[in-house]
Amino acid sequence: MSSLSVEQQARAAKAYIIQELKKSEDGIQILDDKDFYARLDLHFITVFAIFAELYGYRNDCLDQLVDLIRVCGKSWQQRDPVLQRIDKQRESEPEWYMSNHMLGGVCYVDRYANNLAGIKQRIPYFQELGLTYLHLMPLFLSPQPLNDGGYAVSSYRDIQPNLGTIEELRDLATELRKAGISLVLDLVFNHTSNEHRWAQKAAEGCPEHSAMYWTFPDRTVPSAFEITTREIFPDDHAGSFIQLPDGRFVWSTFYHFQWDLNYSNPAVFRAMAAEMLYLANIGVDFFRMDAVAFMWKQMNTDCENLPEVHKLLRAFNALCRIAAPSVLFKSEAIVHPDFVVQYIDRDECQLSYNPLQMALTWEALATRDASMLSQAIERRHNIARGCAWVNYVRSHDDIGWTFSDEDASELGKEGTSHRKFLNAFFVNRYPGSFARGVPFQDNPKTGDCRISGTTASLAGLESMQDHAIERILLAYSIAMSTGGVPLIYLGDEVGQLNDYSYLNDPAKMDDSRWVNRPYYPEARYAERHDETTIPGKIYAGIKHLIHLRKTTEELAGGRAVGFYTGNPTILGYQRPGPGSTVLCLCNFSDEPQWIGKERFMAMPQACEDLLSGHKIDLRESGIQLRAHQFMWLRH
Ligand code: OTU
Repeated sequence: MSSLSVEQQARAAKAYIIQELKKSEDGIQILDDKDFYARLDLHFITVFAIFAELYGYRNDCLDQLVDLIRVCGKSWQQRDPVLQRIDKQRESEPEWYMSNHMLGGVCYVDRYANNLAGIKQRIPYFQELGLTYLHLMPLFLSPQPLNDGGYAVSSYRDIQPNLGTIEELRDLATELRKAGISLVLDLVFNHTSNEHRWAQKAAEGCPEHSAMYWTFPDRTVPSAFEITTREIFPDDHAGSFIQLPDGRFVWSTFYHFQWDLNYSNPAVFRAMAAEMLYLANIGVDFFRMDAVAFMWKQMNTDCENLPEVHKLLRAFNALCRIAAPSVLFKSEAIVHPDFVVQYIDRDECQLSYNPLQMALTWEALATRDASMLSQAIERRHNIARGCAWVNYVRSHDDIGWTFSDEDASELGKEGTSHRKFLNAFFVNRYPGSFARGVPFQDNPKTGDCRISGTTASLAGLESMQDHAIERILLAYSIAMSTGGVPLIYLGDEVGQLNDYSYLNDPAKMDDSRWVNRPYYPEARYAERHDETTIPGKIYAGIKHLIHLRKTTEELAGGRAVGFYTGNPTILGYQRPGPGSTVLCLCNFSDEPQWIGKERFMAMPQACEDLLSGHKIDLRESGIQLRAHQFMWLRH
């Protein structure tokens, strides 16, 4: 007998599922929905192929698949007609998030506005700023007081009581949508908190729930895994496992109260799919896929970025195409750039953080040398069609120096010593440093260290050094002009400084990232319209960038082309538009810098600097940029 192709197998499996669904009233209803059925037809093969590959060794594989499709069908039926209309609408404009009107903001609900009601009251401000995308940091039920800033989730269907209710979240999603703002929430896929119902049952010894996590009776297997895994939060515990009171061990990559889910068990996949679709129906537009790199474990590997992770993400993505088609994924893989790009695909994560550009922007500010950033834009910027970078200056997390050592060595920089220099520079242990950062997870065993701090404090505003405002604006000018979705950590636009009060809170003092998660800076916001103040100067500068971005067609999409300035302190890149191109130049030096006219001979005579509105003839005299000046030149 000849072998059956995946298509044939999928067709047969689908016939079986349909037959099973027809046995119940709700199953018949699901199959009656023409739209759903059409999308199931289109995407079932993806789900089937991956499911069979990952779980085919089990004899309940097909029945798990029946349940999964039933969950999808029910979820679609419960989806608000308003959301279903958006699903339809975005089908006809699939690259809507590539527009130059897109602008992201991110904040903690409690720290920025007390609660969900407070966030709703800030919508007019979000509109003033021009946001079209709002990422609310994790707001789900979590252990108190230790919860890793909400990344230890105890229930994906309940909001932390002091923040509000699920109904308020649903209402907020609607209000944001009316204001033209998409809602972004985290999908903390890799782990749950130890207080999640599944974890508690597992701790009680229930075999079914124990199998949802990586639990082991003794240290034999954990120790074998730890030969090749990396310590992620060494300040909290050594290795990748923690011990339970009953003596067993459970995988815990991050904090000891965050237990890694076991995706080699199809029940976990199915359970998390249901949680994802539940949240999608609240009105989430983008899921931020947290810590995706760690989702699959395999003995004798580092258990990061394994091929199975991509299969899982693709299967989850296909489920969204079937049951919540307008929902998109943003990958949070803060890893080596060779791996970051592997998550970016129309069928996997349509958006991704751009940690390389973020880190190298700071690297260039410290070294006053744009070579590494320039190389990254030239070599690593252009990604799969229809996919977008989320370009940011800093996040709620630390800054890790995730550049490629090979790339660095081409420019004469040795990775380990360069990282050492950067760490010293950003925690003000280097002569002449302007930065006031704080070390995070400083690991003397490996020499690994990362940097916490707000944009303003890292750029020199806290140490009251010259050029701090210029550095902040220079960094944001890059995020605003390199395409995709620029993301502002809210508070940065008024120059918010480090907050050291975390040192007085026992639940926070051991995690320096809290230094860059300050409370809403009331006084600074009050000064934002007064350009004689520091917050006012920064706000005006950022607003100007936003205005220009939204009115400059060339800045839509994501494609960038390098531009060799011949001066290592000046970064150059071009954003080609339909009829004209914008050439961006950024001077990282503390002194004026020059680009000779020979670099511009291939350009037309007249150029307009969009920032100043001045016409410039680059071929006549070349160009001089002031310290930290940037230009967006249309030609
Ligand atoms: C993410 O970050 C979140 O952004 C953090 O706030 C969480 O603590 C963590 O996951 C656990 O949920 O190690 O220091 O990509 O760099 O996922 C940040 C790999 C982190 C990690 C990243 C993780």
